[in-house]
Amino acid sequence: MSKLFAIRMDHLTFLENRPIKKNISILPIPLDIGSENEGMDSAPKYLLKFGLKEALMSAGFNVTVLPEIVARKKRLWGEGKTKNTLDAISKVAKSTIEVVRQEVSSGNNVLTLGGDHAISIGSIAGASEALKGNLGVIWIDAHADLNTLETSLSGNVHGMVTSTLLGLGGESLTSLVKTNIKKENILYIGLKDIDQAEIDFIREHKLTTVTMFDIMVNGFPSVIKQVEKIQNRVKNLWISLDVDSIDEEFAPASAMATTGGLTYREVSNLLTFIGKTSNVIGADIVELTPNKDLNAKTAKLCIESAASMFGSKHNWYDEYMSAFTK
Ligand SMILES: [Mn+2]
Repeated sequence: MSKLFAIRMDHLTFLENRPIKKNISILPIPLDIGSENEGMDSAPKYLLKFGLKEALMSAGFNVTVLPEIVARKKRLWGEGKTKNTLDAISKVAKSTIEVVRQEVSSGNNVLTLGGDHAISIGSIAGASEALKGNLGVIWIDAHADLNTLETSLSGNVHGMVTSTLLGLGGESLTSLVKTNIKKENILYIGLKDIDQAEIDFIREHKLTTVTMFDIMVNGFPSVIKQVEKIQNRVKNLWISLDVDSIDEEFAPASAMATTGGLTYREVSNLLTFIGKTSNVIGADIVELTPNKDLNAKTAKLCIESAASMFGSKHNWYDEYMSAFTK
């Protein structure tokens, strides 16, 4: 049990939405060329339209929406595609690093909105730089995103993000990350669809993983145990939430939506636990694909998740009750 957890709470704390003094800077990053799936570039606007800022404010945070990172939107094809894509993604990563480093250095928390998962190269590298490496990463994803330019079958950069952050893989990407994330400071939760090269990589580098199978066999306590281990090693945490970690029944608007992922109950309690017991310095919400959403179901889940990740709460019940308190 982590210290924080032992000192200040019983489990009812998880149901409270006490105002927390936190400044959250929302950083929209409409990048979608790290993936072959289209439509993720509209996700930041989509979440803001559905009230992300207002929800975070009513959860008690001070919220600023930063100007969006300029990302090349046009698809890159033909000869030189890989190089041009890498150049464009590097550019996005560099500007993201700059913004996130400054925000974190001045004591703000950052919520980045993808875009595809390639945005996390910049967000996490920027935070790690600002915190001089005292940063753990909780990577909630159906995929490990651990390929490198050498091992990737698809060539898509959104599948190479964690290897890049660890400083492993081709120089064109790893050179962007000045302060690598240490291998023991990354925790995967929700893995289920991964390549053999990634499995080999995980074994070789002894990365910590909680797969969907682990969750089924060992249940929630095993997840909590791993989160507490990382809390004890580092002062600050970054949550990288890929919406494809959540079952398509609850999050249909994901580029790679599938069955067999985390349920609503699992993901909401997991994020609440992390948010309430850790110093979450920043988070990414990625791979959201608005044109696949059904009745804004995924948008609502992402907005609720954002409030939970930073240690407060804002769900349908709070909205319902707010009508009586106004
Ligand atoms: Mn991912």
